[in-house]
This record gives sequence, C-alpha cells and structure tokens, in this order.
Amino acid sequence: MAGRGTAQRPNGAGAAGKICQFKLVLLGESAVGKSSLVLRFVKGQFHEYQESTIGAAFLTQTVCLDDLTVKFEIWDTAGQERYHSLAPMYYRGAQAAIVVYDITTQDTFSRAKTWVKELQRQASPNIVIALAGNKADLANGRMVEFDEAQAYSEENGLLFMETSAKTAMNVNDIFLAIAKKLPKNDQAGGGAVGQGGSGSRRLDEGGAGSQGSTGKCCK
Ligand SMILES: Nc1nc2c(ncn2[C@@H]2O[C@H](COP(=O)(O)OP(=O)(O)OP(=O)(O)O)[C@@H](O)[C@H]2O)c(=O)[nH]1
Ligand SMILES: [Mg+2]
Repeated sequence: MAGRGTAQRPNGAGAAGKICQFKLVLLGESAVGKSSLVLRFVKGQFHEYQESTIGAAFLTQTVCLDDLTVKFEIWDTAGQERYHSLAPMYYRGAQAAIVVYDITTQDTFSRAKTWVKELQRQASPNIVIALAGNKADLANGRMVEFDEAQAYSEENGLLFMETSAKTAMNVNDIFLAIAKKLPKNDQAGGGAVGQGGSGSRRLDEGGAGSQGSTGKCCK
C-alpha cells in the first residue's frame, strides 16, 4: 500500500468547530483518473503522467458545510484487475464511494456498473455512491452519453456528475455533493455507521488529530 501523505486546505473547522469524519473510497477501471481526481481535490494539481496506483493510496481533505467541517478519509484504490480482491478492504465500512469511468471508453462504464452492483451487494447499506464520468475535457472522443449515465444513475439512486481532473470541472462539486448527502447524526446514520471504526465521527476542535476507532456521529 502506498500512502501519499495527507493534506488539508486551510479552511479549518466550521464556525461551531464541529468536524465529521467519513471514509470514502474511489473505485473504477485503471487509468480512468481516480488518483487524478483525488490529486485535484486534495492538492489542486494535475499530472499528465500520473503513475498507476499500487494497492491503494490514502489522503484526507476537508470541506466546509455551513457550521460543519466534513473530513474525508479517502482511499484511492488501484484499478488494475490484479488488485480487485483488495477492494473490499477499502469499501468495507465506507460511508461514501465514487465510482469513476472515462467518458471516452465504453468498457470503463460497464466496469463502473459492475462496481456499483458490488457496492450495492456488499458495502454498507447506507453508503452514498457517486458516479463520476471523468475526462469530460475529452468530449470529442466521447463514447458514453451523458444522458445514458444520468438515467442509469437515477435508476440506481446514485449522484452523478461528469468531471475533469485536468480542468477541475466538477471535482470539488462532486465531493461537496457527497458531503451534503451524508448523514450527520446518529439517527440518520442508522446501523451502518458509528460502530467499529466505520462511522462518521464528531471531533471537537483541537482534537482533530485524534484517529480513534470509535466515536459518535456528528450532532
Ligand atoms: N484529459 C484528461 N486526462 C486525465 C484526466 N484524469 C486523468 N487523466 C489522465 O489519465 C491517466 C490515468 O490517470 P490516473 O489518475 O492515474 O488513473 P487511475 O484511475 O488512478 O488509474 P489506476 O491507479 O491504474 O487505477 C493519466 O495520464 C492522467 O493524466 C482528465 O480529467 N482529463
Ligand atoms: Mg490511481
């Protein structure tokens, strides 16, 4: 597993100092741009020659929602088939997933649908799933229609956006949309979160470095 460190924007905690922590996993075929989306979101960068991920990478980033800070613990998985068996380790207990495909390759959309099915069967029942049609800047080479992906997402209750890690289009937006949809309290979180280290956690300001494995959801 190749950790790539962590980074946070200086937007800090929300006004009330409440921080919610959520585990988010990125899944999808190799080379669709999972690492590039994370790099754009966390560091505001894009690399034309992004290296293929080995195992998985872990990064964190926060977004502010009114008086609440949502901290994402992001697992960027490796899309190469030989790593497929590792995926459950990363999506197990995750509150959110971004399933990524490349709008210029139909096969990657089919693979994304397979990931969605696997998540629906095996991940937490309340997991928030977003579908990202990445490389939207390459619209001339489009092989997956926006309407087709949107209709599929509606049928399956997924958030959907076309994104570009290269131009930054919709990258912050998709994470923000997920943050808005995530349950922020014990009731909303239901049984799928809050126990055994898989739940969203409220961290008091100043305790943000705590990585305890249990804790309450946000209030
Ligand atoms: N034009 C364009 N290229 C992109 C975009 N996102 C990623 N790429 C390029 O696509 C290639 C693969 O990107 P990665 O981010 O490594 O893909 P990945 O899904 O993490 O791949 P694995 O780690 O092998 O699973 C790199 O050369 C990126 O520069 C995008 O939005 N637009
Ligand atoms: Mg990668």
